[in-house]
Amino acid sequence: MSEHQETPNLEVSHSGSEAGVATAEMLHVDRYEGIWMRISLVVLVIFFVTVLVSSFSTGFQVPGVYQRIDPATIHNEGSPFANPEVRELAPGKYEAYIRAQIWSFTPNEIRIPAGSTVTFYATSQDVQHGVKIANTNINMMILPGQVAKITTSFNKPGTYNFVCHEYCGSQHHTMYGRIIVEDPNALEAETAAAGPLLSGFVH
Ligand SMILES: [Cu+2]
Repeated sequence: MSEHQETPNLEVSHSGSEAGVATAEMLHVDRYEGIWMRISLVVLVIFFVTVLVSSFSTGFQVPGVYQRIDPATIHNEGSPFANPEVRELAPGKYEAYIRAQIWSFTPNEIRIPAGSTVTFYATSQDVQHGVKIANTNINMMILPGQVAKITTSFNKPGTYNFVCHEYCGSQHHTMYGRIIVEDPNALEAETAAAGPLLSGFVH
């Protein structure tokens, strides 16, 4: 009786482990399942490469807290946010200070020549704001008490509008400005075209 009981038990466990080995050796994956698994892997690789490329070649960066600032002191003399503006540090290299307040940006218009690299410093004097500059990689939060810093290059002439993208009160939609990237060649061409015209008047 006991022999009789043992035998089937052994058989079951034996055949069970055999089946386990067989499954591991010949794992059956449906053809379409296999195709989709490969597609998923390819998509993951594409995403990974995209992140790498955007990080190292297109200037992708995460805006961080450059420094802390007391919002009560930003209008003090000597504060770069008292009269924020764009300054040329070297040919083609600029820094731009932007102060956000309800409900405007100061300055709300910045002019730079094409090919410039601009480092933006921005802070808020009251509540939470944000700035998104169209057609650039700039999209940052502007928080009272913090200075956000981000750098970008403007190679293509044109007008780059920017808006506040954090709801900051009833007139939030009026918070916008623009960056005008001037084409140095067009300016030169205009001056050249104006030259003969002027001399024509003189003659
Ligand atoms: Cu705002």
